[in-house]
Amino acid sequence: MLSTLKLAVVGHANVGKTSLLRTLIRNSRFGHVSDHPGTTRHVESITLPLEQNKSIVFYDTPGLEDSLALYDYINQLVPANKKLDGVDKLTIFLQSPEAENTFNQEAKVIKQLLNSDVAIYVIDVREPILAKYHDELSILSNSDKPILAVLNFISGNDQNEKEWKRLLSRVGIHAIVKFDAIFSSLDGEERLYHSLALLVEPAKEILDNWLDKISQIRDSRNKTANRIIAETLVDVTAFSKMAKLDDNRAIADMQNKVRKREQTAINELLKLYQFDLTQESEESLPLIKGRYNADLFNVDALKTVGMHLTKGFVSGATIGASIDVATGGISLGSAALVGAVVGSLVQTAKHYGSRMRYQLSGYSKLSVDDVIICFLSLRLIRLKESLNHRGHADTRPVRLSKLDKNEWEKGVLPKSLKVARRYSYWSTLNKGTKKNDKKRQSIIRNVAQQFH
Ligand SMILES: Nc1nc2c(ncn2[C@@H]2O[C@H](COP(=O)(O)OP(=O)(O)OP(=O)(O)O)[C@@H](O)[C@H]2O)c(=O)[nH]1
Ligand SMILES: [Mg+2]
Repeated sequence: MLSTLKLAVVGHANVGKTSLLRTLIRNSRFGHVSDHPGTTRHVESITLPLEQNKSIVFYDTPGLEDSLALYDYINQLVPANKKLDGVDKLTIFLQSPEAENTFNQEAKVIKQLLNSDVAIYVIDVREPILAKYHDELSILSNSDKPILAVLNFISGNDQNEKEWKRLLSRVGIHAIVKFDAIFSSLDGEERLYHSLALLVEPAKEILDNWLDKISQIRDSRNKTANRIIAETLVDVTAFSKMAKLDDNRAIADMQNKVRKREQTAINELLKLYQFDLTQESEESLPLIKGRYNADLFNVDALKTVGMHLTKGFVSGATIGASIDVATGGISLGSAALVGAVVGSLVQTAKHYGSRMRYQLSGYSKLSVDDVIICFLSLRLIRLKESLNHRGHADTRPVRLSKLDKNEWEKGVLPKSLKVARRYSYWSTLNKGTKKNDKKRQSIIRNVAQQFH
């Protein structure tokens, strides 16, 4: 039984080796990806630790470029009267002067291949079958390592598939899977690992382990994401400020704090899912890269996602006026009511006292409207869904997933969240936050449980 499976990803330049790795390890921050050949210059490795000290080490390698010349060079290195096998030939090549010069890049790949248990050979299936690929494959198959061929860019481009399969079998590679680094699917990934397990039988346990771990990672990321969203909602729901209703600066300040809070949640989600924080977003997602394409306080944006605007919610181009943030504002009567629920009498009296003073001087308690909070919730849930399904090699702008009918569209806060209105110290946007308050934590858990 193997305890560490060393897996080298090899292939021609620019065929998507680094992209494939990003998808497999679920991390868009691994390595560099670009549309130009020669992006990866050195062997880069990443270790995935598994249970019982087992692990998989993936090696990303530079792309092979000049295989025709390398093929000729290796053959002329071999003395005519000597019978050498493939590995001998590659070893002679690695000791030759050109391994440090002209074929420096290729030497790195071959060295890594000889030092691995198995290789994934990535193919850009859009490419016609050229002599250079034949030579490249002949050189690689000299290594005597099991090779799994991955037909990349397969989505919508299968015209050369047959020819590629023919070439592969001529050089003795019969294990082939279709797997698009960008438009990947879970069962495609499973097939890839099952094929690897057939090629390297001692690694079956490790690969099964890794498949289990993938599904654990999926579940745990989703759960953590739910908590991130729930905590954001509690923060915004409990957020309040004493201000005059016509104090536009105070209102703008509140809005900015809420926007920033949304940005923090988005960053946390991207980080959790190991996506690049500089990821671009489509028009429907506002804050990635710091651009406000669809502001949280914009009525048109609200309508686009199909939010129901509840009675009393202001209409107009921008919800800038006090009323948007203030529809949750509480008059003295209801402030007293809220105060009464807070808890001890002393607290109530204190609460009431300060409210009273404020109220007399024309101040009200402003809080964020239900509709805005529901909108925020919808945006974050849709972002989470999109990240749950997004491949890590995808460089297109992030797009919010569509949801089936969702409760939050009604624009009414669920009871489980509404309680947060009563506890201003639950919000990290207020002063004197008690982040670890037990009740706050339990409400966050309750709210998180409502997301799937
Ligand atoms: N549509 C599509 N694009 C892909 C796929 N795989 C990679 N790409 C794109 O192809 C380009 C090259 O990808 P890389 O991952 O940098 O390729 P590489 O083989 O590591 O390149 P080198 O390191 O230069 O050898 C990038 O623009 C990727 O976004 C795929 O399956 N489908
Ligand atoms: Mg690369």
